[in-house]
Formats: sequence, structure tokens, C-alpha cells
Amino acid sequence: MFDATNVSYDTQIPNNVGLSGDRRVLKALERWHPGYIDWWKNLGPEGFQEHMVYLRTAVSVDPKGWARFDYVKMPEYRWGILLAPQVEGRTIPFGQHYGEPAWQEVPGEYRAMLRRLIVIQGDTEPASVEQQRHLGATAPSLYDLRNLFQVNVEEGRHLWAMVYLLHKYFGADGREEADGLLQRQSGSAEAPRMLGAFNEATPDWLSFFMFTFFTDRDGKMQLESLAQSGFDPLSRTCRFMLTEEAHHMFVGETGVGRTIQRTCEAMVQAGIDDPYEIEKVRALGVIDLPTIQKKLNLHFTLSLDLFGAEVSTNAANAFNAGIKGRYQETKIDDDHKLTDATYPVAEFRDGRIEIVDMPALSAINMRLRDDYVRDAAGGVKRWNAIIAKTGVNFEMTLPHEAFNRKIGTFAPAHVTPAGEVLSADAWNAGRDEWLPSAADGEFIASLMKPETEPGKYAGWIAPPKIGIDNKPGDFEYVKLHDA
Ligand code: BYC
Repeated sequence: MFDATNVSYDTQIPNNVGLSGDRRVLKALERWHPGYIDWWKNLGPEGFQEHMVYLRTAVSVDPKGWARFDYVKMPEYRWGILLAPQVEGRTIPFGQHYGEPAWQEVPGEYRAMLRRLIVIQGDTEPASVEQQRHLGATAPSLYDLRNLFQVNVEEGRHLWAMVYLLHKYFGADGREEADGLLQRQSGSAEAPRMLGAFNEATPDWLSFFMFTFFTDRDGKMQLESLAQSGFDPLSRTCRFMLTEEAHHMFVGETGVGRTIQRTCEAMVQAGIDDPYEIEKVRALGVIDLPTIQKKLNLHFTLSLDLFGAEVSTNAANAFNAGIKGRYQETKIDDDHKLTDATYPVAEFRDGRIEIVDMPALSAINMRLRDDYVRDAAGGVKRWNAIIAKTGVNFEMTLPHEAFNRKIGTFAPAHVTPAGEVLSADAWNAGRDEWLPSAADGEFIASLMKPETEPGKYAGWIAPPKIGIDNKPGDFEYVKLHDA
């Protein structure tokens, strides 16, 4: 019998979707594969393609033991297609089809909408790999280098996950879209990636950690919403992707946390009480806390933009159709149709920030963004606990949601991180106090020197508390010398 928990390795593409019995899709994916490998080699991690990296590979979808750790050369990573097991008798948990059996095939009337969401989701995965491709050259340790590559190969697998859905359920136009996912490129003038944050540079490792904390967390929220989908194959795909996503946010949270920790320790050791003595702190070879706050401000605001407009008919239509739900939809205590419900939405009106009750159906993006902000705030609290423990007097904060926005109601507004509305000129004059300046970028870049000895860490970041897969401190996560 076909076993949907364990992964079959009898085709070139490991999978638990019975690919060997589905010649059409198998052939289509095998045709797509060489283009993917070319993309990985040309636009994936720069260098290190021939090195052995200690990576986890998904070998099952059993929550208790889905991964295996071993050394592998990245181009030989077994990118597989894995769907969480089908839930017997699952019904559509929201929208106008609430309570009807979940769809196993694409409903004709929602085909275009579904394809669009799958393509957008798919587009972000290779984009992030492209954004991070040059970071290997400046990794602060072999541990961090390995984590970067782990994140990268899994984003590659998430691309495969969306490409599978396109090939399996969307025929010729699905094939075209799958090819397009390898043609657009992060930051390209002619064919950029689809969403704003995925065309920004990730210039240094602090940006990488902020990205994996804030932007991967948008990924989590979006995947959670798609995991509610009435289209069961999408739901199952996203559910398994979320298992891997947790590690990406761990990399971000602990990466920023270790940076903060090292800065505070260096300040205490040097007897510097005032976190705003920036030059003195920088002279210690660590990143001052106000600059870390500026990086936080930037990545938080770029990630807020990924939720789309606060009031959105696209989002209302997707919810009504049963295609994209809310965060933890099945745990919400309401009618799951939102016919008469309202939701408080932030609006920029006549130069003021107001909270207005709107039909909940059109405020789906706003609600998800609120859930996201709450989730992100938890991490910031944990960073502040690190600072407090060292005795340094400083608190990281999430800036006001109207600050530095490019999408939605606040796009034309000029608002400070504290939520004060300013003129464009006054805002521009304050910009470098709130967001990383060119000089901040140069300083951080000056610290980005690779540390390649097992167990050693660059001076600006503290070592992790525990190793990956419980490995000892001096474990050689990437074998740099025997490629
Ligand atoms: N940049 O009605 P609206 C991840 C467009 S991250 C550029 O508000 P909607 C990951 C929008 O497309 C998660 N354009 O849109 C993380 C629309 O254009 P059209 C990725 C934007 O649909 C780290 C127009 O503005 N997954 O997985 O309600 C590493 C009107 O907007 C942006 C998803 O996003 C933007 N930021 O909301 C690796 C899930 N925002 O169609 C991976 C799928 C909006 O009128 N996507 N626009 O030409 C969606 O659910 C929705 O498309 C969005 C936008 C939430 C993104």
C-alpha cells in the first residue's frame, strides 16, 4: 500500500505523493529539475557548492522523527515533495463553503485565484535564497554558515512544494508559471520578484538574522493561513512547510539574541553604561544597540508591507471562497463566514491615524498582520530579557505600524517609530536616526569577517547555547578543507 508518512526514494525526486505512479507529473518535474539545478548553481549560495555541509533532510512527515542529519554537498541535497498526511473527512473550515468536504481537485471557479496565491508563495522562496547568496563569504562561524545553508536548501524545497502543485493541478499554465519562478530574480530591473521585501538586499549577517526573524515570520503567518485552505493539497503542503519554517525563525531569533548578548557583555566589560555612546561601543568591535534597533525597524516595516493593504477585496474574496483563511482559523470562536462581523482597522485619514470598524471580511489582511505583530513582540521581549540580564539599560521596541510603510493606508504618511505624524521634510531629516544609514551599513560591513575555525565565533556575536543536532561546540558543521 502507498505509505504517505514515509518518503519514497524510487524516483529522482523523493516524495510522499506517489510520484512513481503519476507519470505525467513525474515527467513534468523531471523536465523542470535541470533548470532548478542551474538556478541553484548560478543564483544559490556563492561558493561552497562542493563542500560537505551538515544538513538535515526531510525523510518523513511524522512529527516525531521527520528529519535526518548528515553531510551532503548542497547541489546533491534531496529536495523532496512532502505533504502532511491527509486528514480523514476534513471539511472546509471557513467562507461560503464552510462545512463542505475539502477539495481534492482545484474548483474551476477559483482556479485563477488559487494559482495566483501559489505563484506568489512560490516566488518568495527562491527570492530569499538569491538575497542571501553572498553571505557565505562572511559567516561569523561554521555553525552560522551551516544554518544559512540549511535555511537556503529548505527554501529550495519550499519552491519545489509550490512547483509540484502547479504541475499537478494547473496544466500548461502551471508549467509556465513554474518556469517563471526560475526566471524572475531578486532585485532585477527587468524581472523582479513579486513582493517588495524580496527585492531588498541582505547586505550583512545582522540583516540575515532580522530577515529570518521578521520576514520568515510573515512566511509562517501566510503559510498558516494557506494551511487552512479548503484546497486540501495546498493545506497539506503548507502544514509540512511550517515544520521546517520553525528552524528559520529560530536562526533569526537566536542570531539577533546572540548579537545583542555579545554587545551587552562587551559594554559591561568595558564599563560603558550609556548605550548611546555609539563610537565607544563600536570601538569594542560590536554592534551598538541603537543600530540593532534601526535594523529591527527596517526589517519589521518591510515585513509589515508583505501583508498587503489593510482593506483588501482580494483577501475578502480568497476568504469567502474558502481558499485562504485566518491564523488558527479552526480555533476562532465565530461563524467562520464573517457575514456581519466587523474588525478595527488602522487608517490614515486627513493626516491622522484613526482606528475604524470595517467589515471583517475585507479586513482579513489587517487581522493577520495584528496576529503577526503579537507573535513578533514575543521575540522582542525575549531579546529584552537578554539585555536586562546583563544589567544594560536599553529596551528594543517594535516601531509603530505606520512607520516607513510602502503598502496600504500608511504608504503616503510620514510617521516616526513612536507614531508621530510629521511633514515629509521633517521625516526625511530624522530618517537616519530611525533606519540604518549608509555609515551604519559601512560599520557593520567592517565587522563581517569570516571565522572558519570550528568552535570559534566572530567577535561581534556570542556562541550559541547548544549545537545543531546536539553536536559539541567544536563540531565541523561545514568541511572547508576537503572539497
Ligand atoms: N509588494 O489587495 P491587496 C515567505 C499588491 S513570505 C508588492 O492588499 P492581497 C517567505 C498585491 O499583489 C510569505 N506588491 O493584495 C519568507 C495586489 O496586486 P494585484 C509569502 C504588493 O492579495 C522568507 C495589490 O498590491 N506568501 O513565505 O490582499 C523566506 C493590492 O493589494 C505587496 C504570501 O504572501 C507587496 N508587499 O495581499 C522565504 C501568501 N502587497 O494583484 C519565504 C500569498 C500587496 O492587484 N499571497 N501587493 O496586481 C497573498 O496572500 C497576498 O498576495 C498578499 C497581498 C498578502 C501578499
